[in-house]
Amino acid sequence: MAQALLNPETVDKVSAIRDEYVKAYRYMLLARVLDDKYASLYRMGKIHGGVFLGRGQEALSVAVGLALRKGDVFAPLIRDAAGRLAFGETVLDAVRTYLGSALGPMRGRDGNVHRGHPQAGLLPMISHLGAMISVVNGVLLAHRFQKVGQTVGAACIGDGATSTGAFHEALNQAAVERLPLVVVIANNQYAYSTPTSRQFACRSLVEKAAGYGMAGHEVDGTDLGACLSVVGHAVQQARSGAGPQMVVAELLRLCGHGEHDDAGYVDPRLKSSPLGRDCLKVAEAELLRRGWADAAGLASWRSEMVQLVEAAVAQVQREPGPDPYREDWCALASRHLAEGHTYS
Ligand SMILES: Cc1ncc(C[n+]2csc(CCOP(=O)(O)OP(=O)(O)O)c2C)c(N)n1
Ligand SMILES: [Mg+2]
Repeated sequence: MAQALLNPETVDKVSAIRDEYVKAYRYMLLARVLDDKYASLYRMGKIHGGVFLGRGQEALSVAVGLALRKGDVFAPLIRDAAGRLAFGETVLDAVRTYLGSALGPMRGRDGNVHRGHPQAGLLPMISHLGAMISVVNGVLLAHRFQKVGQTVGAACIGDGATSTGAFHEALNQAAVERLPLVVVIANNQYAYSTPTSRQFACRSLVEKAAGYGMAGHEVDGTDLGACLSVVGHAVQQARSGAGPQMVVAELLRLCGHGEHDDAGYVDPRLKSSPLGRDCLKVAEAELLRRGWADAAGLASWRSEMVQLVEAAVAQVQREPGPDPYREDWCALASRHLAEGHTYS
């Protein structure tokens, strides 16, 4: 073992794993700090509309964002702040959308989570309940027709979405067409207040993969290392032509459906079970255990993220909202906007 550790290739591999883990943790931390800031702005009445957080789902989400690369397509959902950041979304884009800045990607016309950059492969979400999977299929089919090879599309979805017709149709199509789709299901045990026992009757959602004729993978969504490895493998499989992949992660939503919901219906037994572990704390313990960070390092990363988020919020709070007299109200998908129109 000691000899194996001295092998330069092994050392390189260990450093690559450490670098990836640290990078992922830092995005998770940034997402958590950002989510906490939205929650406090919401309570101060500074955000109009809903606030939807991804507490407890950062490990899974970041693994998706990091497994993708330039040219890929990503359809994140309401709990994917970490994945969005890892895929390249800026904190400014996120804050501008939540605060309705005209300088944001949706120009202040669409709130909270309905934001994206289609040109960069980041799809603005339509709905949480399965609508985005077939949009990703469409992009992947377009890539095929245009002979753009080696791209992967990832669609994140919740357990509740697996009960919808949109989910079924999209997965069936992806399997029949052998699309390089990775559908990532965050089984956070509730669809709003509906527990999984009222949503599906199979043992695990991963059993559904076989029915569609696609590969299925299960992962502990509270374990960052496991998420990086399982999601990374699924993306690699899709990229290498193995057809669509389903990843099912088990975890618990550590917040309400939105900030308007106190989640009083969540079973306390789930909270104290392994599913109720906070993936951020689990990752911190792992960083310390492996000697990849110490307490002072963790604290300084946190203050770095807090400063980043506070600076973005302070900047965006000084920006204008949309001006109804100058706004042309044309669809954001219109050609000149898709090609990078700026509000002037
Ligand atoms: C067709 C449709 N029905 C209902 C809703 C309202 N709605 C939004 S999210 C949600 C629950 C989603 O649960 P799940 O898929 O488990 O995702 P989670 O919120 O747990 O991440 C509901 C009922 C909707 N957006 N669209
Ligand atoms: Mg759910």
